[in-house]
Amino acid sequence: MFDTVLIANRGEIALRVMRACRELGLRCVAVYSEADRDAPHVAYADAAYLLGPAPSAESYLNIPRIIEVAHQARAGAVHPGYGFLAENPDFVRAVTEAGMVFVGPPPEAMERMGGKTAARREATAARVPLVPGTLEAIEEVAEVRRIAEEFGYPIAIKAVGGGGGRGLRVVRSPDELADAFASARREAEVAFKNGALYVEKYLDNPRHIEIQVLADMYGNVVHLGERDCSVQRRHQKLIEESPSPALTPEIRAEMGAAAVRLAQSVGYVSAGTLEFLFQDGKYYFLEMNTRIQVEHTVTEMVYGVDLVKAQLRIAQGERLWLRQEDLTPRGHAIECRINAEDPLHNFRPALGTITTYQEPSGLGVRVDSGVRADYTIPQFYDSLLSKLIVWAETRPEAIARAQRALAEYTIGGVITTIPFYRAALSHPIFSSGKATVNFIGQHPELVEQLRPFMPPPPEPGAAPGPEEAREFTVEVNNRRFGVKVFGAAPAPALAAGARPAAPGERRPAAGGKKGALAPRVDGVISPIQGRVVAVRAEPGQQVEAGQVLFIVEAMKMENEIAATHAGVIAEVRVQVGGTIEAGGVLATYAGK
Ligand code: MV4
Repeated sequence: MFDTVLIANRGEIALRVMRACRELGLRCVAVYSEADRDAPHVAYADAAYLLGPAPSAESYLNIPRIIEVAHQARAGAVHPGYGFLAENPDFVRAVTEAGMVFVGPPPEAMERMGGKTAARREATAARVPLVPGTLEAIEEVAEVRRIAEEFGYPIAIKAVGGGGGRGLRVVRSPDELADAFASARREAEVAFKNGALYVEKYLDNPRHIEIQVLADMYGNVVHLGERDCSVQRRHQKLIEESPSPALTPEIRAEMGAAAVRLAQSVGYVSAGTLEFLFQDGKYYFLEMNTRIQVEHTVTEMVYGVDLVKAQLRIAQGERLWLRQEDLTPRGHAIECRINAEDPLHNFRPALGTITTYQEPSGLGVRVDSGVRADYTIPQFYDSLLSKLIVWAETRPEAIARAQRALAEYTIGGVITTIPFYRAALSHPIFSSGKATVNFIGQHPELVEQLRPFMPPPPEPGAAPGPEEAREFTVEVNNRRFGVKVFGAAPAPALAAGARPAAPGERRPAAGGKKGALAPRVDGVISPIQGRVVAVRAEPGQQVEAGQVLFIVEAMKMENEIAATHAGVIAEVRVQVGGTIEAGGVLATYAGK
């Protein structure tokens, strides 16, 4: 039996897992990158270890280093959170071979549900309805053409290794087919190093509805109803709710039973989610997420079950204590993901330092946050700052409560998605419960409607001065300690002009080392590290300020990188599929 859990993650989910550990009397060990020395999850833990030296997402992906730290910290279990290594069967095996418990499913179950066509074959075997389509990869365009004739247009071409909408092409007529097939293949090869494609009938206006399951080690599986995650943008979920306004108790029971069958048939253990499309009263299995998800919170609120605590208890070998007949949703819960993104500019990531920070509270309000006041958002990770979750007896009351809480929420210094939610929750399509996956795309007026909710721009020079109380954090052999220093402060060592970055201000990588050494170039700089997924610049091209020239994908988020000023492009230094460092030069301008 384990008494110490290492949390191989950061941000709000690391805190969420640690809270569950505390309640179970388990010690929690945090890990962190150099960019995260100051992060709240590090301060909360019973012990914290630096993964470093890379100040990037790489740290949290370094399996040998995480295992090494887990040994040092005497961890008996590892919880992966979501993202990073959560669905990596090699990580599960590394944890198990180190003699520790992985808080999640066995690697074999992950693998059986990993490939899209494999998951479709498993669903077929478990008699779970699927979107009509192929169960194997398709090699030839002629074969796709034949299948399209059989199902009728439109069809969707999808990547076997796919996810997040990449490699997805919608084909509405035979003459688009050859081009779509070729471009889907190219994108899949780059994104997943697997060009295999398959075909489905395309549903034009579905909802995204997913079923939460919990399974123990002994083959017992229950479902905890659904989450409706239809409000998305570019395959990033924004609002999630439970129950779905579209489901009857009968369909919920039927979808739940289907999800339980499928989870059971692949030997699933722990918390998992089965994604479905739902249209015209019918449901179709899409894929399984073999992890705890960001939006697990809404299920917790309406089912009264702590899903992370459940994961930990299941990992300790406990038999499932929940009976399906006792699991009924009560009331309504809505989650809004508070991202550091500018909803007025295509939800582009916003960097900066959170100056003021005031969370809403009161009856039915929950905030799962990974930030605080005086916190500089590292540029290396996804843009999720916190999650606002509200619960109320009915859906209209939950919407009103969410509006009340959003109005109480103050985040100064960075642009967030809060104004977007204030507009979206009062939109008649959402409030009447009719939103589908096309909601945001089909309602561009939402962007206009959020303008009144945008916070005023900050006053210049309002940066805080040095504090009286001096608290330091030191690392001794990579172990973290908090130190308080009393008495008179020595002469200030801060260089003149040192101050937190202003909102929107782009600073070179933390530490300033790169910035100090790198020559200044007149170029298009990537503020983040990631993979280049689109290049829209070429040498000799005249570009305008604000024109999007590159798309860089980091942590599953696509980030548009625009020209900072007008000019002529001299050199394009990256190509699609390549990677770029934070502060790296994507293209240079021709000199004047
Ligand atoms: C579909 C679909 C319609 N028909 N498949 C997009 C990402 C991938 N996980 C599944 N996706 C879709 N697959 C068929 N046969 C529509 C989508 C889709 C979507 C799905 C869930 C949530 C948001 C979405 C936004 C656009 C398209």
